[in-house]
Amino acid sequence: MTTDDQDMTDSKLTRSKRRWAEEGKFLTGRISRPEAERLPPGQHLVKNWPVLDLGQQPEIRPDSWRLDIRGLVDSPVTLSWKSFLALDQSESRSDIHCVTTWSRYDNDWRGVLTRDLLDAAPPKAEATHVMLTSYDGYTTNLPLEDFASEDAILATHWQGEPITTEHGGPMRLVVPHLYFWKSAKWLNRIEYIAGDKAGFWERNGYHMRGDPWREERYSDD
Ligand SMILES: Nc1nc2c(c(=O)[nH]1)N[C@H]1C(S)=C(S)[C@@H](COP(=O)(O)O)O[C@H]1N2
Ligand SMILES: [Mo]
Repeated sequence: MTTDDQDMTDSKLTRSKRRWAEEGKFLTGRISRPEAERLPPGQHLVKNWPVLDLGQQPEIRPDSWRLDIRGLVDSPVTLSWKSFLALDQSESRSDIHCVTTWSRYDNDWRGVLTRDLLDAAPPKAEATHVMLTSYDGYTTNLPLEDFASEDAILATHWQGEPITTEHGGPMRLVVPHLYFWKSAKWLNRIEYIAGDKAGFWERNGYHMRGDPWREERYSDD
């Protein structure tokens, strides 16, 4: 240490600052991230909400709608629309990040948190992943941990209105911390599985996990 450093470290202000750092002084406990960090790398912001799917938009009437919970579960469950709505209903605000590079902030979802569904039909201990199947034949896979994240929601409403058919109504999944292709529209079946298995886009060059912050867009990146 030079004499200058010595003077600096020993100055009254420096000592107070070091003490503040130790005590965490001025920390509000609030998280404020600059805009630049809210937008994952390679993404741009849009105000509208684009529609993306395989081209088939199934119309499912509430009385014929079903959600099957299968695979590694103690007792398989089939929920009707009425029994789905009888589960706890929650709200969750989140950002959308699509692999085609658009992001949309502040989407207000309402529906059943995946955590509440997992409580209602708990997977067996061996389950590590989920395979999702939708009414249009779409499939996508997720680690159980991502499916169970605290803001993941089986959504029936967006900005206070029922989700339209083109966006996956009457019910779609939203897993906001992964690219939007993991958020299955028109969800019909949740299968708990042991080990990972590729869904539709994952077999067609997309990443098995799809974390936008790590730019996990394509396989073998
Ligand atoms: N059932 C189903 N879910 C799907 C898809 C699909 O083709 N079928 N496409 C995925 C993709 S690639 C994206 S980007 C989002 C688009 O959702 P949106 O049309 O509501 O924006 O849905 C995802 N979920
Ligand atoms: Mo997508």
